Amino acid sequence: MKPWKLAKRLAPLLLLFSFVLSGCSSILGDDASPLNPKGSVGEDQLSLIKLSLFIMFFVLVVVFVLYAYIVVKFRKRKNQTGVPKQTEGSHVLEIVWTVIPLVLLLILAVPMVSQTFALAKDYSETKEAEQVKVIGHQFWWEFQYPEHGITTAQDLVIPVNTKIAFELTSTDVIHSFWVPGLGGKMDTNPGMTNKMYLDAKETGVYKGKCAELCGASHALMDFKVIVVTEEEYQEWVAKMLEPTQPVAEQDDLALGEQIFKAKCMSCHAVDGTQGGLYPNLKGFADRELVAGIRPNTEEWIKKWLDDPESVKEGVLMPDVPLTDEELDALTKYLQSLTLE
Ligand code: HEC
Ligand SMILES: [Cu+2]
Repeated sequence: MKPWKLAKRLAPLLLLFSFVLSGCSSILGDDASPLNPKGSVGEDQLSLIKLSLFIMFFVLVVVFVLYAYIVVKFRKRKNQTGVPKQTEGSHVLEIVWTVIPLVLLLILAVPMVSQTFALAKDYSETKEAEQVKVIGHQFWWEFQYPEHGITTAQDLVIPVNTKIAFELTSTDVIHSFWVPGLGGKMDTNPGMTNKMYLDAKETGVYKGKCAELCGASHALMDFKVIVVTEEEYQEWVAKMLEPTQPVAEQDDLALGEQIFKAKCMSCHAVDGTQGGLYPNLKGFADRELVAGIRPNTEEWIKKWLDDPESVKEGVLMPDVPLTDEELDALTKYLQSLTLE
């Protein structure tokens, strides 16, 4: 095949790849990504990526230049006949092509190994660090703050510029906790506790993902990391600690609360101090998304309560039978669960 023909055939493929790859950042939903990290762990990891890319690129260029030079210089000339002069064994060459890769590997290995140990640093006993327990569930995330005695779901709230020491585990299968914009990732294994740390250098909202195939709705197992200032964080903790007040009897939320107590309370707590096997709904109305994936609007709350399976396949929330009136009342009640 003529070279230009080959190029013409490869061009659409390259174009396709560039579209697919540029999709990686937009899927994540925020402009932070492993290539644009907002935390020290992500930055360290990016510097390793750059170093290894640089070395690989260097090798690539040297090999290609030598290759081109040799192909041209030793090409078959006009009138040339017979076998060209053969060279066998060259101590100089052998030493050169052993020593150069060795040096390159050392340049790569020293920062890699030291970073591997640095990133495994355990902050679980450090006083300045915040302790957070991450529990993966099919298909949602639970976050416990043992120092404050609070539990939440789907939204991980953390203070900016603070090391967060995570202890990670799972109640069912293996999940993987990943916040691409901050760094990571780490598996959550049932019956085991893994540790990792992260920090965020800028306030904002970062997208989190489950990065280990864990069942039908693995791809929908999203969460958010909400990075706030230290004061906002303390305020949030205080609000989470406040007991959720029961609704007054004559209030128009009373019916919703009553249905909630009868049909949902067996699984869901509305007090931030209660743990449990199911998402804690304290402050649910402040969450941007329902079940971590859909806009937190009346429409989606109703869809979720009416038929959770239609929103998330294989979901472990049952389809609780509800009349239209009950659905309305429950939705109103859920929308009243703010931290104000
Ligand atoms: C058997 C336990 C169980 C019962 C009963 C139950 N749920 Fe759930 N609920 C779950 C599970 C599990 C999830 C997490 C689903 C997921 O995202 O994968 C969930 C998620 C939710 C969420 C989304 C939370 C968030 O932060 O996005 C809401 C809202 C909710 N349930 C409301 C209700 C209401 C209202 C009822 C009563 C009609 C109810 N649930 C009954 C188990 C239950
Ligand atoms: Cu998962």
